[in-house]
Amino acid sequence: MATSQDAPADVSNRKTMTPTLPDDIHAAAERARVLRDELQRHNIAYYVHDAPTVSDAEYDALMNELVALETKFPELVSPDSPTQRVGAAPVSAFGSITHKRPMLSLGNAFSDEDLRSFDTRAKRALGMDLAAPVDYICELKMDGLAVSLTYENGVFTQGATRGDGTTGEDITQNLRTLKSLPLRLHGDKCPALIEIRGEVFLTHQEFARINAEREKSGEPTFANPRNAAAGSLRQLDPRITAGRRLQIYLYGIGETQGYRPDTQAGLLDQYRAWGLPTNPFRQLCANIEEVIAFVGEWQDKKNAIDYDMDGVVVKVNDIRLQEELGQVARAPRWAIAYKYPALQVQTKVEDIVVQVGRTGSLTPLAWLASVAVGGVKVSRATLHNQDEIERKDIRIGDTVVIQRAGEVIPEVVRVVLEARPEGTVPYRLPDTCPSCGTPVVRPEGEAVTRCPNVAGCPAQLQTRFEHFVSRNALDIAGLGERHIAQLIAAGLVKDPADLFFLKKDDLLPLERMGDKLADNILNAIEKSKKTTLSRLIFGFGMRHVGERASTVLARRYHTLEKLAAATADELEAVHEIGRITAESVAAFFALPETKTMLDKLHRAGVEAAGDDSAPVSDHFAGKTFVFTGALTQRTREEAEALVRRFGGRASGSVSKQTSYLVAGENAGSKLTKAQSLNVTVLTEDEFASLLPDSV
Ligand code: 9MJ
Repeated sequence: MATSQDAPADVSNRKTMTPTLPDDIHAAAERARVLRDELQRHNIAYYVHDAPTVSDAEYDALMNELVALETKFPELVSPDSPTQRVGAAPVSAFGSITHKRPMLSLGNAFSDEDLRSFDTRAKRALGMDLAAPVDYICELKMDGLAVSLTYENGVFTQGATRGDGTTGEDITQNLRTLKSLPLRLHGDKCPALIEIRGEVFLTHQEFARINAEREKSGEPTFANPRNAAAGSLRQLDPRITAGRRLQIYLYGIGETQGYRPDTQAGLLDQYRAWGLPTNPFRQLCANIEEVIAFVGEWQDKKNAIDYDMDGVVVKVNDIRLQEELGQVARAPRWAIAYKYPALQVQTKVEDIVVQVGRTGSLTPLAWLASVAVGGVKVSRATLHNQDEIERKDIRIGDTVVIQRAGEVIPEVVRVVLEARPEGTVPYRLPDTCPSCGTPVVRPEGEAVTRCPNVAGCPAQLQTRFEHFVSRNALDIAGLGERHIAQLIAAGLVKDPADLFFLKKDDLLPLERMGDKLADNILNAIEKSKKTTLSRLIFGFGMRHVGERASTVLARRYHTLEKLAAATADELEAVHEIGRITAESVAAFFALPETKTMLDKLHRAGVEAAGDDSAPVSDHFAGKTFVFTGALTQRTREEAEALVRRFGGRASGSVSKQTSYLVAGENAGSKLTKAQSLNVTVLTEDEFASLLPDSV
């Protein structure tokens, strides 16, 4: 289920093969109800119970059928339909929402003693015998963003950030895009109203994916998963949020009408029953010593989970006792957050070095005296930008505290001012590009400083070439960083298209070049002329255009000429392409240098006409085909390529997941198996009739 469910949820444009749709609205309404119910059950099995009940293909087929029904009968579309996750228009600012009950913050505990004192305080407040035990529940403390969700009569109606605890921002449309969040609570025991609190966070894997993509498209990277989650959730365009695989776990309750839990454990069980994801790692403890044991256990275990947790939240389990305990200031007296110490060490900033990226961004890096942080050797830390440096006043020669949270690149937490040597000066990014000497610019309101010498800056050219030849772009193996630097320095290449005119005599004089390597590189260059359009687009390294956007653009435009002719408005109308990306693409193709490069690519015979690896439509989405026997109209490979081209899957073996078996002459065991599994068997002609008219 991972692939299809992780894909952006807007499926409204899908053209699909669906079973015959009912003609009358009553039958359609009933079918839509059944489909929504089934989709929700599969979603809960996947996200809440971690036990998928269907394949991607089956899930997609159900979703496609629902989309088709809602397209035919638009009056059946309801806001809680699973087809309606993405689709809201971007907003210019978030509205504000006042929480019906304030969102509390938690007091902290840093030691076993702090936990025992919390236990004692609670018992005193309850007038209990200090030797009597209290039931606690331990929950992992996710390091994300607290949110509040409102469900009215089971339907998700509003979502807000915590804000100052009283008033938060209205991020309803962004929260709707979270695949694991039910738009309607499961079952029929839904309260008239409930505010449900939880934490939105990103896994390390997704954090790394987002940052890698941003790096490739020349955008500044996020410092840690928490910032990335915050940045993703506070997007004005919900389509961007939809592209980030945000996770959510629910753990708390605010205002409620028509439901009252007895215990915190019971609340979490009820949440699961409603189809709300909860963290599976929780434990009921019969006394504070068991809590302390749980906290100790997770000291090591916390490094093995794929998201940041910075502690354990300890809560009195009995809700009546919670109510009796109440709150002081903004923190409940019935809960406390045990915080693990962050892995922090001190080291010295030996130098600050500025890197110039592919799109000209200047990124300051601290070169540190090498130290081990939590077993990992660290000698560099990113300082992000000038504002960050000023905020922390980081200077060359300073002793700094650095910290590594989870898998993240270390960050400088603060300067140890007492250890600052005499004569240090505040650090300022240079006024001119360290590579080409051009005065740098910093646009109003942006944190990034850039070298504007797009065409001539050697550092930009270098990284742009490295990107162009990289594996996911043109994949020209053998041409290393040093070779590129020499080719640029010798003036042999000015833009990536010049690579296609290199001769062996140009390569042979380079350092670290031999006869064989030169041949291999020339072969790789020749081979890369038959690249796919998406790789070529990606290879250009336009700002904000990563692999995903490149694929989307290639599927939409099919040729470079058509893409180059598109206006920013047309580009923005492409599903998944936002305004910023559209403007970046249009600006790139409007540059005279780009026109020169495109001419050269054309003369060199670079053909990037289409992407056979990338589907051009979703015509066969959710369908799996198996071909068997002797085909007469096209080879098996061609038939399979057609299926993939139109969004379907081609498989070599028949199973329950197979949608169609296409049987040629002398079909053997696959036909028998298909018949026994009730898989639809098609002749070659019947298969041909399913293909879109354009074939
Ligand atoms: C987190 N961050 O995981 C609470 N939290 O309860 C859990 N936060 C909380 N509970 C009351 N698991 C206020 C905050």
